[in-house]
Amino acid sequence: MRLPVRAAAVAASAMALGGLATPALAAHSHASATSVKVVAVEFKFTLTPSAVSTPGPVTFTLVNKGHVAHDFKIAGKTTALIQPGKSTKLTVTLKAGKYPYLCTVPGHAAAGMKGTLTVK
Ligand SMILES: [Cu+2]
Repeated sequence: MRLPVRAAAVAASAMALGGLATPALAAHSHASATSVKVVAVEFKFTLTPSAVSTPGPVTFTLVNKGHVAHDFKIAGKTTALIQPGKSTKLTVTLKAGKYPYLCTVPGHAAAGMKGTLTVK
């Protein structure tokens, strides 16, 4: 008898807390990182999705499908230089706006490994 009552009280207070916490959580629910896959080849990047719809943390997964090493730089951060067939991740926090990105290997951006990511 006592246990169910206590369980109900705990559940009720948990619900009350949940009710209070929900608006704050909802406001930040999009803080869970957006994922963008970045495929690198010679000499271009393909981003999927090609734009980000929610400001906040964005985790870029760089996949090198080319034949030479590449990296990916955006918003002042750069991934490790990765070899063909390898991948790496980079998380940056982005506000709404436009963010140029590029490969920092000399000559690669000029050859086409660059673009602009829009965060709406
Ligand atoms: Cu490159």
